Amino acid sequence: MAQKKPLNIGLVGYGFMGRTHSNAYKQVSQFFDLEYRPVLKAVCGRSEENARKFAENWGYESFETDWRKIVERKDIDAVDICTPNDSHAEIAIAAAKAGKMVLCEKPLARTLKESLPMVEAVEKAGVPNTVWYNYRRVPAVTMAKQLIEEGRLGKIFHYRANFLQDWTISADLPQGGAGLWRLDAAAAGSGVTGDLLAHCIDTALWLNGSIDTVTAMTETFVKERKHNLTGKVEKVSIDDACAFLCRFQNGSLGLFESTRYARGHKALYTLEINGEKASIRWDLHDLHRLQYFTHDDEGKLRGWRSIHVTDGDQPYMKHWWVPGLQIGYEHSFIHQVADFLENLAAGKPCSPTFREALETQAVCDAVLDSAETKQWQSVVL
Ligand code: SOE
Repeated sequence: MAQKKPLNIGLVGYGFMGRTHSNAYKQVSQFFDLEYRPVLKAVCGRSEENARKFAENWGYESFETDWRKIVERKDIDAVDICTPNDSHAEIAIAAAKAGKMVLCEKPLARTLKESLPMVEAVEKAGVPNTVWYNYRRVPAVTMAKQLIEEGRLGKIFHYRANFLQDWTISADLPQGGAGLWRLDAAAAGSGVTGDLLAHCIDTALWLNGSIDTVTAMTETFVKERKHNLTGKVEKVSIDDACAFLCRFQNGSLGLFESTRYARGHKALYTLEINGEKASIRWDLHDLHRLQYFTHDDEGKLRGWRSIHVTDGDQPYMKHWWVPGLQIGYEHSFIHQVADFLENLAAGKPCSPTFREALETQAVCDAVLDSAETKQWQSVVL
């Protein structure tokens, strides 16, 4: 391939997601032969010391302490937003207006209403955009999509997903500020619904199509926590746990559950789909395996197959090691960058685009509305 075109990245936010994205930009060109090559041009964070350290550690050429500088800089092509959810909209809209490509960490924003102007901004500016729903790009999950598209499951009856954690059980854990903004509704928008179920919903919409109606319940187990920014004990307004039932447009029934109070579970995302001809099951703690049961196997040999998704004819795997050697969580982000760059070169959108990610926001809003009203809610885009 001819000389690769540089794509200058300006990363805003340097927390956990800033690291996963930076790692992805650094590694992608080593493993994928693409027309574009990401260049770590600048990272931005409010603390000068932390921004400098992050830049040095990850190899960013420069750092800023005000995201507006990143948006204004002529040497930045793409703005990547890894800040808490309450700043996604402002940064994305400004970046699009400045003609930058925009990559935004999930969820797109705190609510559907807040997300709409972001979609308008990127579409009006005509800039490439994507939302980092990384689990779609775990090879076993991508393979689930292939199996469904090949018709191997037949008509789908059930879709089931869980995302279980246990890190907020202690009532002594404060809310707000760096690291703990996910517990602060003002910054996060919601609790497990926007943070964890958003992943499950994105994957479900992608694998099983649109959701029509939902009925949900939420709970906030710890009602008050000290707020790191005010120093005062304040009401907790996020949902600590959420469970919902839904009907998909294809006639299947959905059952979703997420909590940060499932003692013993750190990040257990599981999904299972039951179809007329076959079922599939996936588990983030065993992420390179896809469990598959097909009715064609009826007879003495029927049983669940545990497919080790590590071979060159399975999604993404030809770019990695040799058959049988697995990859991990960080690779889903590398795949997202690879797909973004490949689509960019081909002049195509990279899913989920901001517009596509609106549907996840609409489902999250309907879930939270249903929990509040104790009524079934339609998903309204
Ligand atoms: C929360 O703990 C969290 O880090 C989410 O914010 C991520 O999106 C999820 O992938 C893992 O858990």
